[in-house]
Amino acid sequence: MRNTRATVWNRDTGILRIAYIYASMKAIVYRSTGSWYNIKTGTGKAMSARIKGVFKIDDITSTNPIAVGDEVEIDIESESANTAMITAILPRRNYINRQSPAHKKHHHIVASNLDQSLLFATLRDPKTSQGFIDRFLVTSEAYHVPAIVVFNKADLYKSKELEKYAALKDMYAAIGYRTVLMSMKTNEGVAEVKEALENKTSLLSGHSGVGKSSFINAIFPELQLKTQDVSGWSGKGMHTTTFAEMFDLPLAGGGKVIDTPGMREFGLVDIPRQELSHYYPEMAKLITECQFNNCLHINEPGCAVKDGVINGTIHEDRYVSYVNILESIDEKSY
Ligand SMILES: Nc1nc2c(ncn2[C@@H]2O[C@H](COP(=O)(O)OP(=O)(O)OP(=O)(O)O)[C@@H](O)[C@H]2O)c(=O)[nH]1
Ligand SMILES: [Mg+2]
Ligand SMILES: [Zn+2]
Repeated sequence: MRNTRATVWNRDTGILRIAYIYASMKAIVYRSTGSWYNIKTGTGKAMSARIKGVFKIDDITSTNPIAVGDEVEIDIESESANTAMITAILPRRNYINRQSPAHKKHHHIVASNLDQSLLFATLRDPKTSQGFIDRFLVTSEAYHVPAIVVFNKADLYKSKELEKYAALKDMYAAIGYRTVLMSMKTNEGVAEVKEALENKTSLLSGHSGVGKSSFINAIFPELQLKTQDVSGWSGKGMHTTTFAEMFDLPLAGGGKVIDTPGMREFGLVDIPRQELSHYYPEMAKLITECQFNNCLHINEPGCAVKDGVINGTIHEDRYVSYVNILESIDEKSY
């Protein structure tokens, strides 16, 4: 830490003077572009910041040492240029991380210090699979971030997709997950999702082209974030948003929302096979009743989870996604 020069006004004498004050301040990271971070100080001042030297955070090998949502300590570098040095990162309350698409062994912290995450899914243009949704929900459970699934582009749904939505809604409601049907074209569901954001820090994620940035633009018309071409979904997955960015919500109760670049896959991090069922809330309730305490709920006798699938307390599609995820977890890495 270093001291910095500041202008101080003495109330008693009315004299302005130059003083050296202890400069370490707290700030929140709003955007990360790699080497530079956009931060906002406690007084709401926006600045650009860099990391001072190399510092290791917790014991995570992440491809991004500092993530959007992080609370950091800074030293002012230049008042005139509005730049600062990040000297420390404060402990994260929680975070969402995923496998780095480039290096399977590395983690990428999507965002930290979240109150909730909204997964944007679409049943058309593009199609979001239940497997993708469940992987996201498993991570949200593992990192203690409440999740809501928003099914966007409802205006494009024909009876086939509407039936699919109704089935998914029932399946998720039974396990305690809220779903919302939304359309940026008709405004259906927009007010409901907006209300869910008030006074919270919310992460928006999902595939490219599901309408994350369009939704933020609808609630802050002045922002005009870049969205995909008006021709809509081209089938190519254009990845219009390239960096995660947080925005202060213009709502009476405040709140923040984080837009993220779309992702193709959601690779799980740090979840041993043995623990996977703990993150399926409907299974977690039953696992103490399994005959073997290391039951993976596949072939073991006396398995309460398999009994649950047979008697209908566990939805078959959720069990199928469990088995698929289980198979994708590399046993050797644990
Ligand atoms: N029909 C329809 N189109 C929508 C809706 N919401 C968004 N779109 C269109 O879908 C396209 C993609 O929207 P974006 O907001 O750029 O999607 P994104 O999730 O931010 O995508 P990335 O930034 O690539 O991750 C745009 O052309 C939007 O106009 C909707 O409710 N209905
Ligand atoms: Mg976007
Ligand atoms: Zn079992």
